[in-house]
Amino acid sequence: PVTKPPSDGTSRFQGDGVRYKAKLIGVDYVPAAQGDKMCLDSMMKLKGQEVAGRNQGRHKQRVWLKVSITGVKILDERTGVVEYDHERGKINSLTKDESDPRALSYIYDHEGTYTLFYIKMANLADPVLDDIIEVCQSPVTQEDQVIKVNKP
Ligand code: I3P
Repeated sequence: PVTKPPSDGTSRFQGDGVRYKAKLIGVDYVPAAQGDKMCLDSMMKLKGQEVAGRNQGRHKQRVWLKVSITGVKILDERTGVVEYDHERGKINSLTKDESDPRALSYIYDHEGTYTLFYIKMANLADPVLDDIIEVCQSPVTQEDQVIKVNKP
């Protein structure tokens, strides 16, 4: 019999997963895992800080975003150090940035504290949003993750 590749569509997320070049716009503590306005307010605040930083000659941190079956990892581009390891079951409020086709955000729920990560991709954010949705919604584990997506 002919060996067929896995048909579940998750194979590209096995192991190291898919790697994207990106920059970290900013990280913000937020009061909850969900809330469209809360996400947009936080993103606006971080964008303001980005502009202020740029005016003072600062640059955003260059990172790699890795999307795999376990979730999302953020690595420093230069050192390769994993700075954040976000389990797929704790990623929420994935948001497409309507003001920037290269940007996205999500909230990570860590033991009841919520952190919004605002990320600017080197290329369009849409394929990355789709990958994160696919990984977070794939029924790999017992708990059927229901991710709230702020995507029109
Ligand atoms: C840069 C330009 C880039 C931006 C970069 C800015 O300013 O806005 O588009 O990278 O951000 O410094 P300039 O044109 O004055 O050189 P992104 O598009 O990736 O945000 P950075 O310095 O934070 O990397």
